[in-house]
Amino acid sequence: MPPTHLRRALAVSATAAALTVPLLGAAPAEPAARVASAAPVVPVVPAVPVVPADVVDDYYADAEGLTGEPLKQALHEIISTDVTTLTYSQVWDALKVTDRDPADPDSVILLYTGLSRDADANGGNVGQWNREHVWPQSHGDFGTSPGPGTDLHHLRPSDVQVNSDRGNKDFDEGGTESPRAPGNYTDADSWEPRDEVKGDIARMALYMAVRWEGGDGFADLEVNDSTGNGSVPYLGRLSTLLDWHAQDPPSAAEEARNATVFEDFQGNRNPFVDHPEWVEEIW
Ligand SMILES: [Ca+2]
Ligand SMILES: [Ca+2]
Repeated sequence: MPPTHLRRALAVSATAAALTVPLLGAAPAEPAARVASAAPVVPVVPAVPVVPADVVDDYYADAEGLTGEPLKQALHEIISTDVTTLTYSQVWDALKVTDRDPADPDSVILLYTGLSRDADANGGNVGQWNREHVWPQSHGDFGTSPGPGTDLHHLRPSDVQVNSDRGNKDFDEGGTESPRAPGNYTDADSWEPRDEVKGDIARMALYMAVRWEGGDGFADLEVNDSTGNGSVPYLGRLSTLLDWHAQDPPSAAEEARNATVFEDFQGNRNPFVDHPEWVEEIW
């Protein structure tokens, strides 16, 4: 039996092979047999914009060694300095880049369904995609003027109807499965996204709580442990978000998106994608 890490690598290769080989009606071989017989496969990794590690280290230099509230304050300063703020109409074009389908450059990946949709099918009608505010506009009443409402770090393409189904609900586990977005669950006061984006959503919410601290014409956004927050500038449920952050660590695709927002659009980064360990230093 190979060492654990090698078995994992082989399993990944087998999965990649399974995804690229069309199934022609025959039942797929047992995974073990596939591992034994398959030629080595290089996993397909999305192209990641190159941001050298020393550039990222320099970016966070002022946060080095800090914990708790001082860390949060230092990160706020860092991610609020030299930021380019987009207009709401510019967000359309930005999302076509930041959320481009790696398998089809003319499409975007929708946040809750994970499906690919024509990038030009943006709008407000059934069958189109629109700009989902992961931190709902009503939680702080920031609208869509340049600021929190146009911050790409929490804006994602979503199917128009699924966006409406999520509404301004807080995040938490439970409910019934969404018929339009299988893998997502909802009840009267919360929305549970599919597993693949649970951590992404947690890190988006935590970023927003640090980026927006009041004193700039917008509310001080904060995470709390409630659902049903409505129009107060809070988003929950924090304990669930922390679980999701731990369950679903940053992926290569999430890191690539962070780099694209930094390099091509806003000039700032999500610290919790770069340093997942900082979440428990603050919360
Ligand atoms: Ca993820
Ligand atoms: Ca805040």
